[in-house]
This record gives sequence, structure tokens and C-alpha cells, in this order.
Amino acid sequence: MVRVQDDDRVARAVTRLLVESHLMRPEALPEAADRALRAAGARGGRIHLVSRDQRSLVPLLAPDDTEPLSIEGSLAGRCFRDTEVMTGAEGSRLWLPLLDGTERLGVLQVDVDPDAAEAFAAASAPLAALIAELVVSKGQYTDTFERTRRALPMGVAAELLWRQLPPLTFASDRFVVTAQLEPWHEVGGDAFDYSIDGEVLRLAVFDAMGHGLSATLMAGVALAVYRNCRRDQVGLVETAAAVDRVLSAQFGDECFVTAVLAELDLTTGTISTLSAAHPAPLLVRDGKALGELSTDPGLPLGLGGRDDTVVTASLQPGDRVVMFSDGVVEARGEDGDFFGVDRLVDQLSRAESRRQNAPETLRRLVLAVLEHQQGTLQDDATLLVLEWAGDPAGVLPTGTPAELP
Ligand SMILES: [Mn+2]
Repeated sequence: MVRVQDDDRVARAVTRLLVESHLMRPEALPEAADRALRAAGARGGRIHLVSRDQRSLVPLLAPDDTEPLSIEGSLAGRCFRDTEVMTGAEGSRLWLPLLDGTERLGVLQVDVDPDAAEAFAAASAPLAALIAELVVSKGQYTDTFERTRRALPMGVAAELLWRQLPPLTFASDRFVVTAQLEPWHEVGGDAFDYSIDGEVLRLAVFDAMGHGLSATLMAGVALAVYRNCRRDQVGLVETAAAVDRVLSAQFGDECFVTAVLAELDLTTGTISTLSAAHPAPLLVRDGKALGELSTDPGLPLGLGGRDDTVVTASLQPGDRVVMFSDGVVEARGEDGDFFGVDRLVDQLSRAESRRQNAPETLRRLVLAVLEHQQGTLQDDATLLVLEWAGDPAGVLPTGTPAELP
């Protein structure tokens, strides 16, 4: 049972942390969060950030002997995987998900008196939400947060590429979009982007030929032209033509980028796709892959001679669309066998039967691809999962009032 005084203490701690945050150095956040948690009635707390490889939760600015926690094998990891509050250490430790919207940033460790754990867990969500917001906003002004998330040094191409990508996960009441690129520290030629404008979600996946810095530059230019066209409200066919022209003018006629450009009408579920020699997206319904989302693949971008067709399909509420680059299905196992579309479908079906959230489904898919290739990918591998919920009224959890007072 939540007691009024718990809510009051949390509210005061939130206000104080918010006021304090304006002139806060990024590296002062862990201590300020700990103070706020104490003021709210806990014994203290610690921020853990998810590592770039999405395998561990790393304490932020903790003493050197504080070990990262495994996402697979710890209670903190379960909190991260299921985005649910977990209670451990005989009721004296809570794990709260740190979410920026739906993007999983890490987890918040909160130490409490066991007899206060339940009330604190129920009342502390606003404080965890503010701490998550501050992780995002303060993280822009320091290398410390990013360094914490890297278990390996990052290459220059990857450094340049990651800077150009949007947050990996975004959701509204009608959809979830979530993506991941591997090998995270050495990616170069793959990229993706999305934007939600009114009732239309626009998204794209790119794969530039070759590797390293030259591929990153091509992917970066393709991204910039795509965004530029999108912001000028240019249609898909004209956008493909514009990307094609700029790539050809800048890199010559022998360099190319494959891509899928898509627009989803969030009200009706109608999805329009244009493919430029890119692997066709998969459509998954009720845990089963219905096959490829019909595309009429044109030439890669940058080679000229365009004759693009936009193909439309109708999604049903709950459908998932999986976009990927060839590096996913062509990841080779020990015997030289490809990861392949069948394994991809199999993994997705298993995730659906576990009713896993889309970001966790994607995290496991990526790990499966890496495991198949014993951790060293020959090519960039990008996976993007789009889930369309349909009518927002249809996705309200049971017991949620349809109209707020
Ligand atoms: Mn590729």
C-alpha cells in the first residue's frame, strides 16, 4: 500500500533534483541521484548503464572494484530485460528500469529497509524517470557516460557513424521502432533513421558498399539526403532519386548504397516501401513469419538509371516488420553456413511465444547472429524491428481507464 508520506517525500526529492540539475556537472549526477533517493526514503542508490554490446549493466562512476552485472544472469538484468521493478537481497534492494521513453538506458539500484521496499517501489517511479532523463541530457556534455558503456575501443568509422544515428528505440501508443548495429565498435557502412510526423512514421535502412571510413562517408551522405528530402516532404520515389544523384556526383558511378525506405500510416496500418536492392523486410504476424513484405527491388542508390516502384501492404494490429541488412543473414557459422532468413524467422517466432517486448526481442536476435558467427562479423549487421499496435485503445492494459479525469 502506498502511503501518502512516501509520495510526498518522492515528490519533494524530484523537485529538488530537478532544480539542482540546471547547473549540475554530468559527473555529479550519480551522487545527486543517490542524495535524492535518500531524501525520498531509501538508504541510497546507484546508476548502471547498459553496455554498447547490450550484455552487461555497468555502474556509472562507481569505485573501481564494482563489477558490471550480466544482463543474462542477474536480477538487475531481469529488471532490464523485462523493464519491471525487481526486489532482491531479502527485500533490501530494488532494481528499477531506467527508461528514456522506451529506450532502455540501464537500471537504478536502490537500497531500502526491507519493510519499506514495497511502498518505495510503488512510489519511486517519478524519481527513476527523472534520473533517466538526466542520464540522457547530461550525457551529451561528457565522454564519461559513453566511456562507461564501451567494453572495447571504438574505431573511427564507428565513432563517426553512431553520431549520425537517432536513439535506438522509440515508441508511441501506436508503434515501437527499435534497431541495433553490429559489430557496434567497428560498424561503418550500415545506417538507419526514422521520424514520426503527425500520423506517419517514416523509416529507412541503408547499407553502403565496402567497409570502414569510405563506407561510413557514403552511408552518412545517404542519410543526410534522405533526411533533407523527408524534411522537405518529398515522396519516396523522388527521395531515392535524390540520394542516387548526390551519391553518384560525390563518389562516382561505381559506388552504391542499398536501402529500404518506408512510410507507415499509423492510423490505417498501410505501409509503403521502396527497395533499392536491399533484402526485403519480413512480416511477422501472431508469431509466424508471413514471408517477405512485398517489394519491387530497384537498383542500388548511386548507380543511376532509376525506375522505382512503391509497394503498399496492410498491417494488422500487433504485426511486426523486421528490416535487416545482408550482414545479418549472411553471417557465417563455423561450417560456413549462413545465419539465413530461416534462423531469423525462428528466433522471431520464439520471441513472440515468450511475448517479449520488441527491444528485448531485438537484443536476443542480435546476440543469436553474433553467436552464429562466434562474435566476429565480416560485414555490418543491422536489425530494425517495427511493431504496429493499431488502435491505441486496443493496447491499453486491462484496468486502465480509457479517459483520464
Ligand atoms: Mn552489407
